Amino acid sequence: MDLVIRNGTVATASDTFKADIGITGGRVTAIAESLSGEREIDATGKLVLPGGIEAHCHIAQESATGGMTADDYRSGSISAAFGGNSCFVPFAAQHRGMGVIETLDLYDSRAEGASVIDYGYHLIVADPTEKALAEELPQAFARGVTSFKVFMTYDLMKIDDGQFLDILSVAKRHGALTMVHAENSGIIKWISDRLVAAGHTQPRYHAISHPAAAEAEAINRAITLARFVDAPLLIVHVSTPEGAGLVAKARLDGAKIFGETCPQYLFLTKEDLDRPGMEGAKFMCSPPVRDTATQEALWRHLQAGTFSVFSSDHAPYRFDASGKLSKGPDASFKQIANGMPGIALRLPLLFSEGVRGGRITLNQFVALGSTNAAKLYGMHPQKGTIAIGADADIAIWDPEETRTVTVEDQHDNMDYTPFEGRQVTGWPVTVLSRGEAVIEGGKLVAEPGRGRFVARARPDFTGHPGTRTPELDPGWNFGAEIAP
Ligand code: DUC
Ligand code: ZN
Ligand code: ZN
Repeated sequence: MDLVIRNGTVATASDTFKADIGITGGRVTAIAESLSGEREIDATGKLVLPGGIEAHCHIAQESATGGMTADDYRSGSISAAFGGNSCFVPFAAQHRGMGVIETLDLYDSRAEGASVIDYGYHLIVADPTEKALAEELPQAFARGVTSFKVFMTYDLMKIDDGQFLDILSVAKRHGALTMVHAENSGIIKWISDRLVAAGHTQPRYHAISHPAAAEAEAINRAITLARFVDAPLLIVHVSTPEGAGLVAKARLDGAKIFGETCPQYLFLTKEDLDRPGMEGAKFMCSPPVRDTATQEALWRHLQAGTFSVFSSDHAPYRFDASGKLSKGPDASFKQIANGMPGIALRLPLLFSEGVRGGRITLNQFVALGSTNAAKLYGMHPQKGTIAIGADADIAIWDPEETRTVTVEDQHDNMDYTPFEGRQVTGWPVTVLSRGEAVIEGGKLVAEPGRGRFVARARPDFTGHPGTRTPELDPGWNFGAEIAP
């Protein structure tokens, strides 16, 4: 064996056990009570976990209005690795007028030679032309991009309900997963316009302009559309108990509906948006952070299995004129980029508050941070678990190490962290990707460019039977033509 990780406590999404892990040719080739190899890592007192899979982050991505994220595939992947991730799946954003294949080629050129960990992309579809639907989405799927994200809000990104049904149907036909940013555009615009007209422009009004009702209405509509054509759908960044309840209900009904939430909704509140001056801009994301009762409700949904994935939604815009304050120091909340960094803190925060805090088990932590993403995004069992034949993507954690979060300790290109000053116990100390050390002894030891594109397969929807819409039954007169 090339490498053996000795004496650690191994945990997967289902089991926790003492074992040595043997690695040959970048894959796990032995799991046994005692192994020896050419090289050995002593993991005594440590946890040996599947490397995290960060499945929602914005890297080298420009917004529809042209603002570029502060992180590229080099800094974003390094930061992800320091946070215990061995794979990430940022977005490749199509903007109107761009072809899908042109979009993927662009992101290939951005990722090529830059990433220290393996990567894929979710395709953002903002311009579902006939060509995109008939030719390019199937080509994207064949190329290993097997998840498509759509927006129900933002004038330059949003799709209407008919376009949503088109995309859901194409995705379903090819076995892809659709993801959705679900907020009601009309409600947000209506209330935002009134707030700004009344001079209420500070960051705190961002939360007021994105009420829970806007999320609940859109999630309800998105689920209704997906269930109508019996297509799988993942609701990203769920921020309210109302939204989470809708996801839970649909899952209980057997629909192929999945949910994601993010650290900001568990650890921050709208009080943070009300910090002095423009400081609140650092905490602006969409949907917005809410309140402590919401945090408790979302924890319960994490415990109960409503959420399959827990992602950072790392959307790095610096607190300066290149990012949040590009429209000046007195910009209104409508002019401030939405998003905050957190790619390196997602797993430590969840471990510290979730596992050490007794809210979730270590196995749930592994499922939420890695295994479920691998399954939903078509990478399992190659990634997301520690099993014979799987890529040796492994994070070794010190469950006792306590650190205080500071921006100086981050490895992204940001000038702030919204989690500044927070005490966190449990940190990844070594991260392996395909058996190669990326982080060792708290240091980066891998070269940018070693990360490979992962051509993803069909997502695994086992255990989600789906729902039937009688009017779309192919046995009906018109069903055969219109059945998705
Ligand atoms: N949606 C995201 O997924 N991330 C950042 C901002 C947004 O609207
Ligand atoms: Zn979004
Ligand atoms: Zn996002």
